[in-house]
This record gives sequence, C-alpha cells and structure tokens, in this order.
Amino acid sequence: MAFASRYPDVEIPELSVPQFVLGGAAERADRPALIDGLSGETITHGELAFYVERVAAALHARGLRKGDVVAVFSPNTIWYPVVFHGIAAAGCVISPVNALYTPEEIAFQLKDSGAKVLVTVSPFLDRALAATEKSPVDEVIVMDGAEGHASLRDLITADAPAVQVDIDPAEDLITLPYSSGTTGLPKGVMLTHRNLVANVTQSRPLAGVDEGNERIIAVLPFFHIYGLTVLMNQGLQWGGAVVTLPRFDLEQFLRVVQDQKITRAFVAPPIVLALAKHPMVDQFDLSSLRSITSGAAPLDESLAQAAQDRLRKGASEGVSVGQGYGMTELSPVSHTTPEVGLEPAGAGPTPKGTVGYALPNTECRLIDPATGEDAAPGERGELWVRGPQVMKGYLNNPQATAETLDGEGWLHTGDVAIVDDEGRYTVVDRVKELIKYKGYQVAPAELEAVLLNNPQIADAAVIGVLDKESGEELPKAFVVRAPGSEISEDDIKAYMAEHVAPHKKIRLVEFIDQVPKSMAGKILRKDLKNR
Ligand code: AYL
Repeated sequence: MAFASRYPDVEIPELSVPQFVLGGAAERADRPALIDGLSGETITHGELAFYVERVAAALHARGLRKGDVVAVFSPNTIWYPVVFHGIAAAGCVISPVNALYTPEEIAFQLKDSGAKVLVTVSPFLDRALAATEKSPVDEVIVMDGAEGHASLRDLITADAPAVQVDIDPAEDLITLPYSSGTTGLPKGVMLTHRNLVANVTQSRPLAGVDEGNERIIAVLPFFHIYGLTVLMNQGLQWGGAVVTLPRFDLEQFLRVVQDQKITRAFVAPPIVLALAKHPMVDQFDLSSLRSITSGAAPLDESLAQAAQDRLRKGASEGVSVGQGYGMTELSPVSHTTPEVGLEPAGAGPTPKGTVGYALPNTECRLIDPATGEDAAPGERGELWVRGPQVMKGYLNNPQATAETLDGEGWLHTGDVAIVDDEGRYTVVDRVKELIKYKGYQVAPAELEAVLLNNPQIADAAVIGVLDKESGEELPKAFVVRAPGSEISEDDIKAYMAEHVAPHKKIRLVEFIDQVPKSMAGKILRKDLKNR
C-alpha cells in the first residue's frame, strides 16, 4: 500500500539545472544573486549567468567533456555557485568535498569518483595537494589564485569559444555527493539534472515563495546536498539573493539576518537550539525572517516551539519554525512542513514534531521491518520513498544500489516513521548504522576501517550514543587491544583526530575483549547499544 502525496502533482521542467536555475537571470540581471555576508561583495544574476557561461567554455577548452568529474573543495563563498554551474553547464559532474576533510578523506573521494580536476581555494591548497599526491588529478584550480595554478579569473577571462553541451536531464549526472546510505563506506550518490530540478520544483507549493524578493542565508555548506539544493539552487531559482557565510558563528549569523533582511533560514538543529536558548539572540532585530526550516537530524518538538515563541516575541510575528526531512539519496527533500496557509486542502496547523507532508509527486510506504509487510495504520514502519528526486544509484556499486533502491523504484531510507490521518509524517527512529553528528554523516564502517589500520587495535566497532545534554549522537568506539598493547582512550582519540574530519572524531572509547558478531561476521550493533 502506497500513500500518495496530499498535494497535486507538479510538472517537472525538462531542463538542465543551469537552464532551470539561471533561466530568469536576464529579467533580473542587475539584482543581487549572491552576497558575501562578511564583505558584502555581490554577484548579480546577470553576472552569474555570464561567469557560468565563461567557466563552462574554459573547462571545455581544457579538454573536460560530458560526464567528467570535477571535485570542488571549498567553504561557502559567492564563487562556489559560479563554479558549480560552470561545471554543470559544461556537462561535467561536481563531486563536492567536505571543507573539513583530511587529505586521506579527500583522496578517497577523488579516487572513488574518478575526479579529473580539483577546484579549491588557496587556504585549502596544502590539504588539496597532499590529497592529490595520493590520488592524482590532471589539474588543481585555485579559485582565488595561487602560484602555478589557474584561478577562477583565468577561467572567466580566457578567450574560450562558447560551448553548447547537450544534456539529457533524466540521464546525465550533475552531482556526486558522498553518503554511506544505510550501511558501509561512503559511496558516490548519482544525482541527475532532473533529480535536482524536480526537488526544487516539488518543494515550491509548500514554500509560498515571494519570487525575486526572498533572501536566503547560506551558512550550511554547499558541499552537502542540503546546502547544494535547498540553499544554493532553490535560493537562486527563487530569483532573490543568497547570502553566504563560510562557517557558523552565532553572532555573524544573527548580524547577517538583521542587516541583510534575511527572509528564510534553512538550518540544522544546533542552530535552532542557539536561537531558542542563547542570550545574544535578543540583541538583534530578526523581524525580516518568515520561516526557519530545520533538517538533517531530529529536531525536538519543544525546542522548535521555544525558538518560534521567542522570535515571535520580537517583531517577527509571522515567523514559523518547521522541519524538512530527506537524504542525500533523495536530492535531498522528500518531506517538509508547509508555510502556514499552504497545508493540503482541509488540513489544520502542522504539529512541530513532525517533518510535515510528502512533497508533490512523492509516494511513501511504511514497512514493518520484522515482517516486510506494510505497517498497520498508525503504526511505525521503515519509510520507503518513490519519486523523481530518488537517486539513479550509487556509483560503481550495483550491490549497494540494489540493497537500497528496489526494482520498483522505492528508496529504503533506513529511517522509521509514522504517519497520522492527515498525512503528516514523524521520524521516530533509525534502523541503519548511520550516526548523525550536528547534522553531518558519520559512517561507523569508515571509522572502524581507520581504527583497524592501527596495529595496536585488534578489532573495533563504532556506534552512536545519545548525549542527553546536547541531544547529539556521539560516535563511540568499542576497541579490542592487540596482544601486548596498552593503547589508551586518549591515544585512540588523538589517532582518530589525525585521520578524520572533526565531526567524525571518536568521542567515547570502551575497551572490550571481543566485538560481538553474527555467524556471518556482521557486527551486532544492537548488542553494543544494549550494553
Ligand atoms: P543526509 N528528522 C530526523 N532525522 C532526519 C531529518 C529530520 N528532519 N532529516 C534528516 N534526517 C536524518 O544524507 C535521517 O536519518 O541528508 C536521514 O536518513 O546527510 C539522514 O538524516 C540523511 O542524512 C531538508 C533539509 C532534507 C535537509 C535534509 C536532509 C539532508 C541530510 C530536507 O529540508
């Protein structure tokens, strides 16, 4: 039994992402598209379209062809979307790399994705070059310039002939972000132009867009699918301005919302927590905000309510705090809470603890993991999703694809949800291995592999444990010492910190004699959780 969306279907334009997102640029050529939240530097819609065309031409002139992968390793800047759309308009595929990655993590992604070019920024050049020693690429481009490397200015001012690359939106990939999905190591998620065009189009009926006048704060990273689709591409497609910040700092965030008259904030739970609790919030005028949407990890219902109540006490009477739900494999949105007044016909206000309704064109099932059958009405089940935003599959990994995406097009999310009579979903649990730390993915299998690389460690298993105070899941390692080893908890933490990005750090260690495993050798994570 499949639940249809409560919203009527929308038509998905048959366009490439650059055509779709930049299509309105000529009409608003002189209006700001991208604003640097710190310096105020601005790129207009007209300039953006021009730069994108130039970057595409320059990449083509350098020999890049349709389907070639270009890795982008950069924090949020106003130039990131120029590079993203330039690569896409050349028919190439962007693999976005986490800005905090270590050289080893970057090298893994470069190798796995088969990236030919790496685009980065000068402060990241050391890590980029250390990575390309292990996984060579043809060229490293440094956006803001560095001795011996082409810069973005070089690309834009090169006298390359214009290119018109034929893109088949339903088949051709635009991006290859990495996700561990329900199990194992990070995998390249193949997303097509149509996946992203669809996701922005599907989200619109619930958003109540004031076309051309929205101002979106882009503090969540563009290198994650949330920032890529929801902030960058949706924000630009709405025709207003996207205001970038390179990292989250509460004071900067509040100042930018106030000074730039931000209308929409798409954030993760730690930012909602700060908005609800931090004293500094009262010192700023946040009355331009119409909505705050939290996604990427569970948001506590009372926290969402507290943030909304507090902001409404200021002048922003209309502000609503809501949630979105999705996965990298869903481009990423499948569910979201609608703006007040945009609920499906006849439905009342949306309760704060829910992730709202399935988007238009999106079907859902809830499957009892024990029986594989549809859950009884009102009962919990694993959420399956089908729609135009579902990924094409994992790169070079038909087995992982088959385990996640079934023959009928259902994506098995590994999340457990319930649906109420009105069609509103609540995410109640996770049955996959994945740990979420501040909205970022932490894949236990990846950390276990790093732990096992240490000769002092005979065996290891990683799970997430809930920290009551912060509400975060903390990655915890169960470690079996190698014979004769006296490796300590601090040694292990320090060793991991050297090899993985900060959000993947091991925060708790427990030494055990043996890792509990099934007959087939699979780690029995439940047993570890129940200890
Ligand atoms: P990935 N509540 C609970 N868990 C969530 C939620 C939520 N609102 N959103 C995401 N998750 C968890 O690939 C869930 O376990 O994509 C899911 O399988 O990094 C996993 O995070 C996917 O992690 C938005 C904004 C969707 C963000 C996103 C998700 C991007 C995270 C819609 O509006």
